[in-house]
Amino acid sequence: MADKSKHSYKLLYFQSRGVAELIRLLFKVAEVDFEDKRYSREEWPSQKEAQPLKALPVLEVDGKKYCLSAAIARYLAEEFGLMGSCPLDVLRINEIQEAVTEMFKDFFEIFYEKDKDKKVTMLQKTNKETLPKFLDFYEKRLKENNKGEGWVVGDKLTLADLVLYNTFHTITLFMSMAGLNALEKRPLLQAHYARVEALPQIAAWIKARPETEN
Ligand SMILES: N[C@@H](CCC(=O)N[C@@H](CS)C(=O)NCC(=O)O)C(=O)O
Repeated sequence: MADKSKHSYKLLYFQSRGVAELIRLLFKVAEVDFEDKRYSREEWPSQKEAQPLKALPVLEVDGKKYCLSAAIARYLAEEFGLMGSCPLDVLRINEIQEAVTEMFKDFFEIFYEKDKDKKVTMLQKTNKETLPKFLDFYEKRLKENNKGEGWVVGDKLTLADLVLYNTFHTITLFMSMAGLNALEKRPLLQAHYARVEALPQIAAWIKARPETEN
């Protein structure tokens, strides 16, 4: 585990979980302090130009700005000893993170659809046509490691477990709009989700974090 006081961290994002929540989960699991700065819609225009890609999240490390949520998450996982113990572990972890990014391409379009009925139809289609391939993949990876009874990679929690947990949290909420449960008939993935959520640091954060829509 990294020296907890090695750097000073300030996370800049909005009043939502969005693509910053994985970063917050990493800090919480590692029990490393960070400033969780959340800009309002009104504040954002005055902050935008100061950001490297004019978007958030941005992580300030000792006052220097770093951007792009996946890059930040990988950096923190490395710092906090959550990036596996060899290059092949890193590859397995990256596979999961990239698969989630690919899977989300479908969801972004649905997310921005304004027509409620259209949204439900799109969710049903995704649930039938896109999701199974990805769920099979996550399940296979989990099963290959300790028969699916532990973590996705190796014998301790890594970034990959947090990625899956955070993803299913969002997707479960989203799909419930169409009366669907993404993890139905996926007991291994359900149990893995519950295992991550039961970690004391995660359980405490779920209770304490501000309630936001997304
Ligand atoms: N792929 C980037 C996405 C960055 C991004 O698009 N951020 C959005 C919020 S999720 C943003 O800053 N929107 C405000 C704007 O573009 O003005 C990442 O993961 O960091």
